[in-house]
Amino acid sequence: MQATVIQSAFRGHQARKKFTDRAFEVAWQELDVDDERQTMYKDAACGDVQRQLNDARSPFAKRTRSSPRHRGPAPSDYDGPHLSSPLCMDDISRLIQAFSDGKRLHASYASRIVNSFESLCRTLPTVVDIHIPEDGRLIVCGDIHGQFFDLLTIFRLNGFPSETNYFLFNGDFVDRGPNGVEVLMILYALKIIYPRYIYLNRGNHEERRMNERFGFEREVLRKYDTDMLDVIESSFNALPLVHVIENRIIVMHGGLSAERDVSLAELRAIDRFDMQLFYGRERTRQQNIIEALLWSDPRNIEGISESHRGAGVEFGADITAEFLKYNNLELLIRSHEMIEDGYVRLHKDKLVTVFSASYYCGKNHNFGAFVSVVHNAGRLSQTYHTYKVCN
Ligand SMILES: [Mn+2]
Repeated sequence: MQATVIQSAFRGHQARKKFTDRAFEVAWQELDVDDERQTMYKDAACGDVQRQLNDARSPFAKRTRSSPRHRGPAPSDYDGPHLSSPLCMDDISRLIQAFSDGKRLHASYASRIVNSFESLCRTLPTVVDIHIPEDGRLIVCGDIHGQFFDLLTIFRLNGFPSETNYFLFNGDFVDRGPNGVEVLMILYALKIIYPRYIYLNRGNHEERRMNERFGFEREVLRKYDTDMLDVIESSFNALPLVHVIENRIIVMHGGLSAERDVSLAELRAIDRFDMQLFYGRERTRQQNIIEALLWSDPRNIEGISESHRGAGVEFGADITAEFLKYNNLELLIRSHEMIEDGYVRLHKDKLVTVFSASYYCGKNHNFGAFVSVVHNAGRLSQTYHTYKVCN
């Protein structure tokens, strides 16, 4: 039934697409990496005032805003999907069908999904261990950036999460693309239904400063209101930063830092709810490590070089090899960069970049990709898959 839902969603989508293509292209053509840099430099330049504003708005600082108001039930003229309690896979089908038809999920349902997700997420450690059952697999996906039909394509090609079909989405679910809200609702609802079969890492775009600039804030305010924005931003702060697969593969959104001898134990000890680690002024070792997890990029260099992004660093093959050896790991999987072929292996095959938003921003011609990690006879093996879909 779920396959049928996705097929019919695609048919309706293709028919509508030609009318929206041009509008989409115009809307996103000004956005590129330069904007990320401007955002980070602006924040650094504005100093304490800007940071205090950010801190005041952080749900982990003393709240200066009132709590989100109570949301009443959907009114009788509401034509969007109704959800059951507790959530089940039929709700996922309803959401996919409704979102494909351009319908909106009522705020009472949306906030319920986000709040449940955050409660669940807060119980997770900063570094989450995943153990894939024998003969099972884990699909690792990169940036989605609000491209709903790339997300649907991933499920169309792999099926939904199950006891032998795990998923890890490696950050940057929102911003730039038009459907960050819809992408989040599907991912969060799946996590609530199957907490052991789907995992989510935080990306550098799961953050208020980025969302102010790259479209997600405008999207949420257009579809909902500032209360919903607060609820969603709060959920971002609860996302884990790193996943480790079978003690062998480490997955983060960005990459490594200039700090040496970083152990998994040190990463596990990070208190990700301490917002000073994200906004604080002094450059501590822990801050550099966290910033790198969200922002850094691998390059064909030796050692460390300054990043053009204004945050994180560029790191070479020797840094990757040293980190993996120090922690007895085999492979590093990360995302964060658009790749023409959807994925690329670097650093003597010790590192993979995977990116899952095809035709990125409607103006690139890149593939989307995912990595399938199969657990068989006690061994892990990776296969790489690519696709293209217009949003
Ligand atoms: Mn990113």
